Amino acid sequence: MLKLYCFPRSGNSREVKIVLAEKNIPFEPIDVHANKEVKESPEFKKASPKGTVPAIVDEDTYLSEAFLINQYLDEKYPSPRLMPKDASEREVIKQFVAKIDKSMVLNIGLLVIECILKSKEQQKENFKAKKRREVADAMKELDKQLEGKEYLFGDFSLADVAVTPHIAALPILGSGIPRELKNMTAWFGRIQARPSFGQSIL
Ligand SMILES: N[C@@H](CCC(=O)N[C@@H](CS)C(=O)NCC(=O)O)C(=O)O
Repeated sequence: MLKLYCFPRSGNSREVKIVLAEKNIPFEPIDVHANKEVKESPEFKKASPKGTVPAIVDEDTYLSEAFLINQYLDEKYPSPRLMPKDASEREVIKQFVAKIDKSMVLNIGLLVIECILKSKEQQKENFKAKKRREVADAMKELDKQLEGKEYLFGDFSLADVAVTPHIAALPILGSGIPRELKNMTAWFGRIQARPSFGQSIL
């Protein structure tokens, strides 16, 4: 059975869990924080040379990085398809994910470190405000992109998966989707209504 190295509050791991749920792929979750020895194991190190989660072992395939894992899963288990058949359309989604990783996902990760992992005394309010502003700017762009669409690129795809778990973390970081962003609010409602969203909280 496919092994997923992860931990429960990891947004990047949740991206992979959503895809596993969408495709109904059985898997064994291995919590890397529950047991220190797991991170030192040769299998985990082979799957994730940088030591990050998510990472998978699927038969002979050892792989890390959420978006790379999800593209692999979409090719190996194509039902339902979560990337377009057309190579140019796939490329547009790959470039979108690279861009959103910098403008949004990275900033939300920095907010997690600042707001949750640091003590109150260590936290810098200016830094938090700056990161929240940058995330809000990225959300405005997404809202425009969603005009007239159900999902970011029409059909539900790995682009939606790459953003969703990080948006879901905003309320615990003193942020959220601004009310005036109606397209994004409706989109996130549709995402939450998909069974994979609930199933990906482990
Ligand atoms: N770009 C990577 C980022 C992976 C990442 O930063 N993962 C975090 C958890 S969300 C991690 O492994 N942190 C180290 C740790 O918590 O041990 C991806 O998309 O998978």
